[in-house]
Amino acid sequence: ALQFFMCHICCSRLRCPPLRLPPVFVLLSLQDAFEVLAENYEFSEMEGPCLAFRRAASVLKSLPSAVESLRAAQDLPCLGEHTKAVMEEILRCGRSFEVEKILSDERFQTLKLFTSVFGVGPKTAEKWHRRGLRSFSEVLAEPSIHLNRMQQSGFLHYGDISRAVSKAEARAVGNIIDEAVRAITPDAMLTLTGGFRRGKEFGHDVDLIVTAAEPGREQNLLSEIIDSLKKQGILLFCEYQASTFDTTKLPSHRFEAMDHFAKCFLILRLEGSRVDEGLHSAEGDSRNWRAVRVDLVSPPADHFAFTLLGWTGSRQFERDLRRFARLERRMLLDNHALFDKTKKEFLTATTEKDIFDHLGLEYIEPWQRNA
Ligand code: DGT
Ligand code: MG
Repeated sequence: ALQFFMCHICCSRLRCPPLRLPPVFVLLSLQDAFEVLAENYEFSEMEGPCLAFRRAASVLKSLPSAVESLRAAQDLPCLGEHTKAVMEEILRCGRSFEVEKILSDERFQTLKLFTSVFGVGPKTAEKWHRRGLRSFSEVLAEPSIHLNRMQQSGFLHYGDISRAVSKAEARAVGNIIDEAVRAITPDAMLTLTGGFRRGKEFGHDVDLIVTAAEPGREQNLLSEIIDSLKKQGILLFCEYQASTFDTTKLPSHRFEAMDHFAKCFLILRLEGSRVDEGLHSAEGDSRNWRAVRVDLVSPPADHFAFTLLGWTGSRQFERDLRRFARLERRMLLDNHALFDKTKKEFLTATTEKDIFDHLGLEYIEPWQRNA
């Protein structure tokens, strides 16, 4: 969501909020317009229209070329009245007044700024906005605001973690964790997932799954990895969440529900990744390291395939796949399991292909899941 606009001033695809530059943006495409509308609805907690615009953006993404005429737009699926009206206006006039109004709206700009901090969600951002706060310096100077550990780290490393992570940096992070895992046990397995598994060149974080060869043996893995990273002096932040996974619980139909496997949200110090001074540096000096956001999840081996499918994303692909399972197959799918409501049983899977087979779908390669 950070990458919609080209900032005229710093020529960055990412935003440059630390500088509080005036909102001089060029809207890039219809897809961008839909994403702005979706995000605005998300800030107002209106899930229905938010998802409708996300789905419409996803439909446009799946097309071989950009929609440039009303004729081409006519036969597209999944577009509601509101979406069509915005599309028509942009195709006719080259702009959308509704989108422009949102982009110049102070509340939208402030919520976007605040939610770009690691650990700050729409509710907190809204709360700060309602208190009259409009900038990072105002938040940080406000004595009545208590930042939790995650938010403190989010502000501290803001410059680094709002800069995109490259594939090479993701690989380097993978190697560090892999070495730590191998020193703990030879039979554990580390898998790169998230956007990088879908072939993306850049991401906002590095998502990794670590699991042991046998169910149950993964239990202490994450804590031991965290200890190892701490000893190496490269752990800048860690929030560990122990497993609350219950094998008898039915898969959740809500995509937004976080999964229950043990996981940790980290910020790691990645050496050798040069920070050239520019507009995005928080520190203001030249360094030979950068901070990188890393998510690690650790499912038991017999649930690995579901976690791999769930964490590979994209979010829209996961939403659509769950919807398909529920509406077309009477099955419940989430990051933990697949449940057949007709047979009233859990279906097992050791590979992602097993899950697609259960759903009666051909295997979809990760690079085809960029919905
Ligand atoms: P990125 O990092 O911006 O390049 O994009 P992704 O696709 O790697 O997205 P990310 O890192 O936020 O999450 C990776 C995948 O993990 C995502 O596609 C779906 C899954 N996931 C992340 N957070 C949640 C969550 O809260 N609930 C569920 N069900 N799945 C999640
Ligand atoms: Mg990711």
